[in-house]
Amino acid sequence: MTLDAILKKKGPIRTIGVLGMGYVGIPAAALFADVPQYERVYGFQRDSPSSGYKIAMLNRGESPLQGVEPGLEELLLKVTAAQKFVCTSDFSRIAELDAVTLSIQTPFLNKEDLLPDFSALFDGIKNVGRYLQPGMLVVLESTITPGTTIGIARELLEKESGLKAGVDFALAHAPERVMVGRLLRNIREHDRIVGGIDDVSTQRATELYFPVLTMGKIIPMSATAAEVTKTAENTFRDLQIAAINELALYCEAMGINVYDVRNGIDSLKGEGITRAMLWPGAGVGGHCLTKDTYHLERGVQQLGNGTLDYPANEPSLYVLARHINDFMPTHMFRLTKDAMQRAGVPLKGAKVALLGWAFLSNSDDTRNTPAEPYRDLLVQEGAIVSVHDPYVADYPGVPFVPFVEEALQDADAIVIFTGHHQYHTLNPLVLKQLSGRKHPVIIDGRNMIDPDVYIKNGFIYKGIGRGDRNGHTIVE
Ligand code: SAJ
Repeated sequence: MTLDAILKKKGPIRTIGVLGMGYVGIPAAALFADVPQYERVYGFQRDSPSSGYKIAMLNRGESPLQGVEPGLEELLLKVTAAQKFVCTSDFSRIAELDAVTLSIQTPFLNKEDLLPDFSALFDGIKNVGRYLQPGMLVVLESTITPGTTIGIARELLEKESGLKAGVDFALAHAPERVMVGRLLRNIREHDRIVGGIDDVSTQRATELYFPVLTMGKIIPMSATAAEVTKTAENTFRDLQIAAINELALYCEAMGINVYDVRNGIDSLKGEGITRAMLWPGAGVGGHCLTKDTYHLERGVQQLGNGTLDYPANEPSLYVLARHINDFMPTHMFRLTKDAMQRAGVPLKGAKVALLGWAFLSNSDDTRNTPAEPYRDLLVQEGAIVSVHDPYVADYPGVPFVPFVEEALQDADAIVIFTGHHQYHTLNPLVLKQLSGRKHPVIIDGRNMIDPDVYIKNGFIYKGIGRGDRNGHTIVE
């Protein structure tokens, strides 16, 4: 019997399992459970010391996620009260289900070799394989290296179950595109890429996701194309940021204002000749853009197996973009060092107020924050770095001050690293008075202040891309 015939005999999807009760799996499970024709959704969570607590919380309809997620708590309460969603550590329940999705994160093992840690995801896949039945659909939602679904994932599932993908069960990749603070909205409203290992799998996965979408539509393709889509969409964003970061460095060297140039180029907007002009800054953090380029690179190396035709001895444009973005904290350090030399203050023993630790403005997310390599460079030079962030209270090995005034008190240099709203309202006179210096240094990493106001008040200013101001005369 063909897979198509098996699925037709089994009938429409009614019961679903979601592995990985994290910021992707929880909203996904809640939204599946809210679909009338889906009878039961199990959220599978290992009862481990670190995250086993989530099981009881979720079964009370409470969300274990940090931060505000509009609508999530209400939805969880609704679907748990209706007994449509149950969280469990009993993975054997998988055997009863029609479809299972896996949203298990794949962080880097370590920053040096940029290799992803697939161990948790592979454990999840093996768990599914152990209980896999003919006619089931398995969908990987985690961001994975292109080639994983048709490769190791399929192999693990077939080995554990003795079944054959595309013959006995359907297998697909449907990458998540959630963003913290908009989890439910993104799943409902973004178009959903759905990539099966074959057409029957793509069709079955389309059936699974279609009822959840409100504004979004399904975009079907192959599993590998889906993996490349997800990694490339973030690679392209990182590339666009690197392009404007490089232009900012050029403008500094040429003594012009990158924002004038950006506005000029952006004026082409609309006529179908738009340029994707993003914003230069102190660096790129987070766990999407800092790693998805390397997933894509590994994918083409593994899947391309030597057939890639590319300019000889030229590095990947995408990896070069990563290196440019990862250079920005170093550039911020050099701007700081140059300004301190102008102020006649040695970095060693100098007090630096580092404003902003989160990798994203108005967020408490500190994953791969570019502020960390910047601070490390200062500490290596013997500077005393006082870190403030309105949204972040702690970070391993980094002391924070609760009030910005404390960071600013007696500061030789003030460095705006993250574009939090609060830093838009900094007052130069207050900053000068708190710093107590005749010529305090101010470094603007996110285009948050008007240089002229600070220069007029005796500050020594440096800003990313501000070649027109970075060599200003010091006002006595
Ligand atoms: N950044 C810049 N200049 C910019 C935009 C961002 O320097 O013009 C920096 C930010 O400061 C931050 C980093 O890049 O350090 C990443 O910023 P981000 O806005 O891309 O935020 P992320 O990492 O949360 O990206 C997520 C991704 N969404 C998903 O993976 C589903 C990304 O694909 C989205 O484009 C992005 O959110 C978004 O648009 O909000």
